[in-house]
Amino acid sequence: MALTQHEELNHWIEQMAQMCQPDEIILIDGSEQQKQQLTEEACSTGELIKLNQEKLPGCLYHRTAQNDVARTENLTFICTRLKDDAGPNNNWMSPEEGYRRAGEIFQDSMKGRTMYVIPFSMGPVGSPFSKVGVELTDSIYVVLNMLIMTRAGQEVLEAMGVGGEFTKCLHGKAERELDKRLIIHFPEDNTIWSVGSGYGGNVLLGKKCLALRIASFLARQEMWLAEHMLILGIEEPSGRIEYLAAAFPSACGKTNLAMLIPPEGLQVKGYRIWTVGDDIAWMRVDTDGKLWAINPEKGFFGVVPGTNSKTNPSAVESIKKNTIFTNVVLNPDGTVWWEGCDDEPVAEGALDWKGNPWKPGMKDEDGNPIPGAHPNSRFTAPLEQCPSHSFRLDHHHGVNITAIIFGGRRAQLAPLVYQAFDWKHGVYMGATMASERTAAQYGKQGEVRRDPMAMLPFCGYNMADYFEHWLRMGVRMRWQPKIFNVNWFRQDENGEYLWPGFGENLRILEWILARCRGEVDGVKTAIGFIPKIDDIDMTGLNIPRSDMEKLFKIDPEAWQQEMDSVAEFFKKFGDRLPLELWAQHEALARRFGELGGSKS
Ligand code: GTP
Ligand code: SPV
Ligand code: MN
Repeated sequence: MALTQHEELNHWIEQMAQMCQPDEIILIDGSEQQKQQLTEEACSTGELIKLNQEKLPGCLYHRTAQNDVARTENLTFICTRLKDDAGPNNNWMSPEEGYRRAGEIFQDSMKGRTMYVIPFSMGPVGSPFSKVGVELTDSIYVVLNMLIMTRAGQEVLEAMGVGGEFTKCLHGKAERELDKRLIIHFPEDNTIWSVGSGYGGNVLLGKKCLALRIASFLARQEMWLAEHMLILGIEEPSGRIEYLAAAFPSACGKTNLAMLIPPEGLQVKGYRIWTVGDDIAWMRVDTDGKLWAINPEKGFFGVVPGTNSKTNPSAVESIKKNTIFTNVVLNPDGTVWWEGCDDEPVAEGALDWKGNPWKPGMKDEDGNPIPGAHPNSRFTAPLEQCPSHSFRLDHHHGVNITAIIFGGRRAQLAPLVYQAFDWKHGVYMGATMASERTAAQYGKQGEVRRDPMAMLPFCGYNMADYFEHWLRMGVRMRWQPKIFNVNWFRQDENGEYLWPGFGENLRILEWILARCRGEVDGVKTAIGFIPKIDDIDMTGLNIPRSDMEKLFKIDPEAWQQEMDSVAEFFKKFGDRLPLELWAQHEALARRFGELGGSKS
């Protein structure tokens, strides 16, 4: 009997099963009963471990393979007919080669296994803002994660009807060897194939693969934006809520900012924070000429280490139940531990993320501490468990965006906050972003790399066209959000962070909103408007004036080097790069000539 009423879907499932040869095919219906059944099965094989159900109800534990702990950008490809359409920002293969190479690894890879069929919706089911996907996978871990991260099951199938469009997502664990791992996108076929991995961003195909790489490709054709951005609302006691969207590269603070708790010194102001999303924003110009955003996900796939009740109390609250912990320390009583959590590590009997006996203070041969949790260990938790979750999560056209914020991890150079002069300058600001590499990607940690709009690993087409698309989107809006850049990570001469970050970042968001309303003047510099230091509310926060000055210092020589690096980056795109960006580049150089840097 046919699995669904959707003929094209049935046909595709059949074809994929022909290739992968699973013993069985099971449709995921989204029911609690089926979820329990799958959980039991995964626990019986050791794929998952049930955590202490009294202390952590509904929580599960998982370890990935040791070679499979972060996204593998070097094994991620965009397969377009023309190489130039993927651009210098992507690894490219022809679609034929992509299907052939991955096909060889998929061949017979599900023998003795079950193929699960997960119909899922990114965005509220049935909303015109949303996109549907179907993921085929042989991993129960993936199924259980997708049930938290997306709206999945029978209701999506019903919304698809007999012929609705969907992204074809195929995932197989195969052997999880690096030379047999490929994460491949076929934007022209609305198809994703991922094989040989079991790690989050590589295998939860609704997330980076669909909601960013494929969606960014579709968004350009359909005139909207698919971005690596958090969305949060700030409500004042008057009831006015303003929403901000912010793009920071992986592991640079999106989840933390999205769940911000006002610092004590600002609490008299009575703000309330609403978390709409922590990783991805889909944004459209609506009939009112404003930009509106939805979060297409419904869960968090967040960085664990450093999460505690001081840095992020809302995250701590969100992960107390119904959460999947991946690659953290497993305590003998079935609870979990990680570096930078609230509790002391247990002295005996714990296992580290690799499954080895682990004790605090253990060192490797070189005398370096052995971390118990992997630096990119993750929690998967339902968004609705976050105390600040927005009441507009299921609203079909989301929330109106007042400001767009770009940011990265820069020990030097970038000031705490600065504002673009206008939309075009803001696009230049986003296009020239750079950040130090973190544990969320393979590669040399700490190295500065250019990461435009935090989308370098996620833009599913030539980034020159993406910049053009951003410029065109600005023209379409009657009310353009104001654009800002922030850097929470600037360091002093001793390598200490100058800014305390986390909840204190609200002080900067306040300035941003005041600028959007035209309530406060900025200081014009070559790179944009910066605040007068006295315009930042520092009540209850003791930072020496000299440090505040360092945070806003603009060093013309360092910026000259930065501009050289930007020019080098732009040149990679040849004459496909919009001329407007070169014009902005020259204008910046001119302004440095006129205004110089800032003293202090
Ligand atoms: P992805 O899920 O990979 O996209 O990451 P993310 O952008 O959501 O980053 P997340 O909020 O998980 O933060 C990553 C790391 O940055 C954590 O170790 C945080 O403790 C740290 N961090 C977050 N916000 C701040 C901040 O304002 N200041 C400082 N110094 N560190 C921060
Ligand atoms: C990121 O790396 O930006 C993440 C984690 O959000 S993953 O889903 O693995 O891409
Ligand atoms: Mn992310």
